Amino acid sequence: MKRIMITGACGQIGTELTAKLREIYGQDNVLATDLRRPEEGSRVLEGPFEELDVTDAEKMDRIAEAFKADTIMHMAALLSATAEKNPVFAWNLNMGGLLNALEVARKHNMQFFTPSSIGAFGPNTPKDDTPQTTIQRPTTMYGVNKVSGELLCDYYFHRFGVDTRGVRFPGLISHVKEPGGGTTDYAVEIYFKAVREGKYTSYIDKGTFMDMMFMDDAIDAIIKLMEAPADKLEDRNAFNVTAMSIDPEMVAASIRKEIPDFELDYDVDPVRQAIAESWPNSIDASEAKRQWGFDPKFDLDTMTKEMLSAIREKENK
Ligand code: VAH
Repeated sequence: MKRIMITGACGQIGTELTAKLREIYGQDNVLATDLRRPEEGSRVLEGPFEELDVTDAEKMDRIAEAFKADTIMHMAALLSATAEKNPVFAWNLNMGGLLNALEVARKHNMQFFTPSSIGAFGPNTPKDDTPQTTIQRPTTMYGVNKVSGELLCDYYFHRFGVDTRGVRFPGLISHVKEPGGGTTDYAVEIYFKAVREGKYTSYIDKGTFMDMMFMDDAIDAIIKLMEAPADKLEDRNAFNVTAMSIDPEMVAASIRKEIPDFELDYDVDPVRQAIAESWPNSIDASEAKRQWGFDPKFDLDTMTKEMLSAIREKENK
């Protein structure tokens, strides 16, 4: 029986990952952990929960042993824009937390997952149809963390035989838990503002293409990768996964199919614009499709429909 421990379980991915894994493997077989206990009523509290600062190696090890976890999904990390504001803190949290989680997986013979990101690519990476194996010289602390993390996870696989697995996520779009501190967050905010105010001012400029994916497809990708037979995997970590390459104008056009008078204007944030411009326009996910059957279901318009109807329901609109 799978016994899964999740770090960062209250985050944008962690919230929905926890719910889905409990649905599949049983409420009591998924231990959610995060820095702070969420508010009463949070779905994360519908199963086991522990407060955990991922830089506390001793507590992480103690919790994993007590829960008899056989899998750890390490989701706790600072995202790109926040990491640029606090680069040393970001290094300590992102890399210290990851090393602690890998050590727990090694000591307790656990299967291991952590996400990388398109942020692991940099300005001299091929911009279009970016291959999975290519130049990686990111110019952000987040990107340095992600490349280092990919290499560290590969090391733990080759050196210690830890069953490490990971994907490079694009921007993830969800309505359950809004993201915080990311560069791609505009593509989530735009939907909430469209429902609440009928307009949005984007901090990312028109014509700035980035890969994106609806959260349901991201959660399905994690589960599909973790359940794939190990002998099918020619690569371990850092599988490119994506569902679409879009810019703010495309999102607005899709929203206008549901909200005809939606208005979009721009007030570009130079810091997050520079981060976005250092990332690919579009990445190639063919290796994930070939090696473990990655198969996203949502395109821009189906994602827009899903986002707007779910947000309207939340906002009683
Ligand atoms: C960020 N949402 O913007 C994250 C993600 C590809 C972007 O890594 O930092």
